[in-house]
Amino acid sequence: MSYPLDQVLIVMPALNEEEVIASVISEVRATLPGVTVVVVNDGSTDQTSAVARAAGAKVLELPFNLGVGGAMRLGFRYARNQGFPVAVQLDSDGQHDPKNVPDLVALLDSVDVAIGARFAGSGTYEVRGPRKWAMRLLSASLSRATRTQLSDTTSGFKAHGPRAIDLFSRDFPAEYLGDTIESLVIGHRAGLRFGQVAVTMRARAGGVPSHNSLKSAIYLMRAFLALTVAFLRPKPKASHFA
Ligand SMILES: Nc1nc2c(ncn2[C@@H]2O[C@H](COP(=O)(O)OP(=O)(O)OP(=O)(O)O)[C@@H](O)[C@H]2O)c(=O)[nH]1
Ligand SMILES: [Mg+2]
Repeated sequence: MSYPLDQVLIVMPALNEEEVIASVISEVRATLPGVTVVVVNDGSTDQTSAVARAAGAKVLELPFNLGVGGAMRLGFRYARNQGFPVAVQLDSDGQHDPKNVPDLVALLDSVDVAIGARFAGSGTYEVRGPRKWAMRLLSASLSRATRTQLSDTTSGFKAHGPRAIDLFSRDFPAEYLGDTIESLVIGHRAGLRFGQVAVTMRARAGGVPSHNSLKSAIYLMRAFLALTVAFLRPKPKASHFA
């Protein structure tokens, strides 16, 4: 038995996405009737908030830029405080297809975090060169650690069940891109179960990417370090779970 859509909170981190966020919100609401959409606006200098509100989303404002991890922690806190058992992270730029959400939510019957994997067979999304190998290596180490096949550990398209929401509303890395690799390690160490669903990744519908290839290469190197550091952090206590 899967969670009904009215128990699903869609959390959209957003930075300067006025160009496309309205159409993304409309598509989400049309494809997933009954869901609640919350946009976490992270110090945008454009009209992201006004446009998102007009499109029917609840908008949470951060006073200054915290990055996707900080924004997601607020999203998880909102989910917990409002009593949503499911929180789905979805990009504001149109790259994630809301049609994949029901499959991600259905997987929450057996896992705590369902990852939308871009390389698991669906669609034609591809990355090349050192970035590809770094991502493969990260996925291989995490798959080994979690004893689960995880082919896309840097995906930002994820569904979270109640145990994950409870943990991540207290402990979610706010460092640059820490919302991916490091959050998986924290979850794993706290005993969360992971799974993946093949998703299609679309091209950005408009606006500009928040990071360039140099930044992303630096991140991937940092991610290896973060992985090591994260495994060294003391284990969060499972007894915190409700
Ligand atoms: N809250 C918050 N959201 C951000 C920040 N940077 C990016 N985002 C949002 O996070 C999502 C993913 O960011 P993107 O810039 O699209 O990153 P990406 O999808 O890896 O890169 P592209 O493939 O080039 O689009 C989008 O919804 C952005 O608006 C930030 O600093 N804070
Ligand atoms: Mg994007």
